[in-house]
Amino acid sequence: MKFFVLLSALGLCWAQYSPNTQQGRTSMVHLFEWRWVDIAKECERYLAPNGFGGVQISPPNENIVVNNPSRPWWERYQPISYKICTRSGNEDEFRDMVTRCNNVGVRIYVDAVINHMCGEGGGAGTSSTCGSYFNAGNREFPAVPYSGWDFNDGKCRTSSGGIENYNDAYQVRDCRLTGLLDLALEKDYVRTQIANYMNHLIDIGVAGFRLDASKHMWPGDIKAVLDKLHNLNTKWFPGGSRPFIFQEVIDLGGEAITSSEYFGNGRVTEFKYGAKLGTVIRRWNGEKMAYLKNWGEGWGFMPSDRALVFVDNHDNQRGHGAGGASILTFWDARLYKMAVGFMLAHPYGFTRVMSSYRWPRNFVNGQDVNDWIGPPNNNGVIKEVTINPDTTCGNDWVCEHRWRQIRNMVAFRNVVDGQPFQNWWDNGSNQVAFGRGNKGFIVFNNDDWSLSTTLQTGLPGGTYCDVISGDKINGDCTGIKVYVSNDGKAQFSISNSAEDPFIAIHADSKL
Ligand code: QV4
Ligand code: CA
Repeated sequence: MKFFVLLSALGLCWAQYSPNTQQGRTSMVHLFEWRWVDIAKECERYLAPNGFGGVQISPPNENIVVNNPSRPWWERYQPISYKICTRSGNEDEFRDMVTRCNNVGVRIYVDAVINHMCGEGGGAGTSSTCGSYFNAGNREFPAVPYSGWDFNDGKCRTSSGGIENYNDAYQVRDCRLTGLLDLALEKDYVRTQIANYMNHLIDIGVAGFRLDASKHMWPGDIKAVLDKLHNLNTKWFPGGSRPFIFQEVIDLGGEAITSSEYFGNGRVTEFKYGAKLGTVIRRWNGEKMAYLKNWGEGWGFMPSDRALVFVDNHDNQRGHGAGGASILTFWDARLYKMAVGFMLAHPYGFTRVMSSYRWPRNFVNGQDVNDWIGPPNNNGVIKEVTINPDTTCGNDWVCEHRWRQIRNMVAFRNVVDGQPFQNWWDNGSNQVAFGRGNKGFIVFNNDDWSLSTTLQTGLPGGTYCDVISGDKINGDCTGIKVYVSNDGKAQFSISNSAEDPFIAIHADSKL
């Protein structure tokens, strides 16, 4: 403990790269649009028992109410104030969620929308989730308070006031992203309002923040805000703990702004990860799983200890943001499970699992015209996350994190944490395998023919339960069993028409 305090006292605050999870918990899940009462229950009944490290929640601050279209999910990315008051719940419910999740060792990461307020066309009145008055035209947000002085209008040099050219770093930071009123983060007053909001959340017990639209803020302005943040609440965290920071920066290359500009503040989302993995698993453009041998920095991604990685996110699972058609989502379930399984088995980055809701997609000329549709609701009130007898979710919540293959790979990642990537094998096509030290091993068959081969797993001899096809329950396996001989070798057969054409075994699945 003393050493830890010394480190942060010395300003070696590497800590903002650490997710502050409990020892041995190595992933977070994004419970997109869930209510606080449901997250609290999920922490206790599911996430803690299954080794999830934390939850990314939807923005908890008051947002504009959009009625045309009717209550889109993206209204939550248009702040009206920093009151903890949204369709997900009020401050009491928020406090209860943070306390109950922390008490079972599951952290809360807040989606902080601090680059802007609502859209310039947001109008005036009290159409907001907590009834606060605002006037977008005059840039008045009295519930913060912000006034016209607190926005970048005078600083933006484009005629429209909006971002017109992503190759001009000044525009990208100082002008409006899709018409969203751009806050003047160079002003100490604005930095202080934002820091007060974030410190309120830190004092309640959150472990860190997703910084929305980080590309649209100067790295130095972000740092000025972070320098104002409290250490985490010592009720649940060691003294001197710094909030975990992961900045949303979409950098697929070719723009003026790069992810590395933000490394000094914390981790950064690596959007190349999901875009490339989707292309490989879909076998597009001649991509093959055999090419994943040097996955990670070898593919031009940022350093692993700066990366926040995911297969899909709330934007690109519905065509917003970046990643394009290659992005795999729950709609592509069989390939999606393989991609998430590969991500969770591979040592690169800190991993985030997406948990979505179903909506009625309607493609017109290749574009889903229903991409705006918000969470399952009854006349605008978000529906409860009901749990079915088979442990899946009801009410159109997809709950990917509860799919056996994904839930068990979250545990796999915990078991192999710190173990080296080794024993790679491939058939030169789409059959690959690799291990993590002597703790875990995974085999994929994404070819159009069966896999049957003997591989060096690196594991001690014994009988292992395949955690993709089943579960180890009461010392037995409800799925495929794998026999590892004392020399670490095992025979694997995977049909290309298997429900899930991959097998994963690890130290805790040994019978
Ligand atoms: C429209 C016009 C504007 C006009 C404006 C007038 O497009 O030209 O000036 O009206 O008010 C919604 C609407 C959008 C509308 C805007 C403002 O979709 O049509 O502008 O509101 O009224 C989400 C959605 C956006 C949504 C936004 C705010 O994706 O569609 O805009 O929320 O409600 C870039 C960024 C990256 C960003 C990504 C989507 O670099 O940071 O685009 N990703 C994050 C979030 C994302 C969110 C935002 C940023 C904004 O992940 O969910 O955008 O907070 O790549
Ligand atoms: Ca900005």
